[in-house]
Amino acid sequence: MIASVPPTEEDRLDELRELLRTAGVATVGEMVQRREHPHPNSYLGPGKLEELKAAIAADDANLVAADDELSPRQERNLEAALGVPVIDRTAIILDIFAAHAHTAEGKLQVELAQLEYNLARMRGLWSHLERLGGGIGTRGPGEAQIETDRRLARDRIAALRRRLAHVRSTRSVMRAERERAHLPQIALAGYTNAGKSTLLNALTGASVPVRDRLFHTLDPTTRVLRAGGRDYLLTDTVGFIRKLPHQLVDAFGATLEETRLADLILHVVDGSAPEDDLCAMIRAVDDVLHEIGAEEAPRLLVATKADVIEPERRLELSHRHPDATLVSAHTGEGIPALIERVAEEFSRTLSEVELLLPYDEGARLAELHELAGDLEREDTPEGVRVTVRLPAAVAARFAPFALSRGSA
Ligand SMILES: Nc1nc2c(ncn2[C@@H]2O[C@H](COP(=O)(O)OP(=O)(O)OP(=O)(O)O)[C@@H](O)[C@H]2O)c(=O)[nH]1
Ligand SMILES: [Mg+2]
Repeated sequence: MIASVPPTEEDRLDELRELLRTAGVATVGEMVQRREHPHPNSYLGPGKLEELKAAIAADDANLVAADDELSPRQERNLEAALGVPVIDRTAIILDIFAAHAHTAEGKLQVELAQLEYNLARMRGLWSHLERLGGGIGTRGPGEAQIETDRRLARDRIAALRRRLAHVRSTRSVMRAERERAHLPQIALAGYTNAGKSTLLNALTGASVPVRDRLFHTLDPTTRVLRAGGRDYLLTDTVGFIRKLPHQLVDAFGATLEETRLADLILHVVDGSAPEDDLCAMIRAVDDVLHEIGAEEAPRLLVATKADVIEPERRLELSHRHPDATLVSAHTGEGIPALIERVAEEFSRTLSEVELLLPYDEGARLAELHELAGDLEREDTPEGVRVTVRLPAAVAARFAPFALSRGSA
């Protein structure tokens, strides 16, 4: 049984249904209440609560899922009033993440997010009990236990943060990062289930697992994309969703860094979704990109699943989203055009730079050859003087070696 109190948006309970399906829960009924704000004590208003109780009995439901993050108080009161367990959207998403995390880093990140979610609930419970206890100076029942639990949770959070820092600083990660530092970086970003991993596979011949379920990919995969005679690194990472739990955004900082630091973001949308859904998903992704500080990065909109789009909808898409590149990762339609657009996007920013590389920076020279192919070089007593055309994003990384024009 699912319940929602949407303040402005149209009903989008199909998404909660999808989340539950991914988590292995079948839905038997749903209920929406329209009100300005969810009820502070019980999420739903008293009348709706009675209705829900009757529906639970009629449909023989054993769980209620709310489409928002519930306050601990709302959750407790709902459970008391309904007599069945109540979970919220955040807990469901956290559960799915926990089930889909494979790497050590992914698992640690999810556990961190779960603990932070639980810690907030303990705090709520604690202040509630404190009030019951009669105010200042009185110790409420169970408070000592909760304090201990909170301390344990905090200790565990600190330990997780340390372990994460350690995992990330392992040699292999550092090497991968160094190797990657000199190639332009492109990140696939988009709503969960939009088709990002399938697109990565189509663009680079990778074999990232793909499935019709939400948050299938959590751990980033990076592959080389060859476009217009140059190499780029293309990364597929975790998908976004409306009301993405902030605990996940915090815990997945390093993973989301892949997106934040990209020189170009391919914003992948499911072109086969109805226009209203499509716009809502684009907005949700824009919001998360903003939240992680990636709003400035250049972006290309890519509408995928062209093979299942009706001709009229194609026309509508081209009117409503004239900048979008339409592709199908299944048939390959539009893929060459997309690769061309990516190359173009970088070549727009090509400019000639003059660099002076000291002789002990030989590796840099090799990098430049890979990046730019042709370059002019001249040996001087201070080092190799190089004239080369680089995309702006890459030129910035060579700034320490830049020579201002005219200097010797
Ligand atoms: N018809 C069609 N289906 C596609 C296309 N691309 C992806 N799909 C399907 O869409 C579903 C999701 O694809 P994924 O590539 O896993 O999507 P994702 O964005 O990586 O999803 P998460 O990792 O779960 O966030 C799968 O069932 C794919 O087979 C396409 O071009 N055409
Ligand atoms: Mg994926």
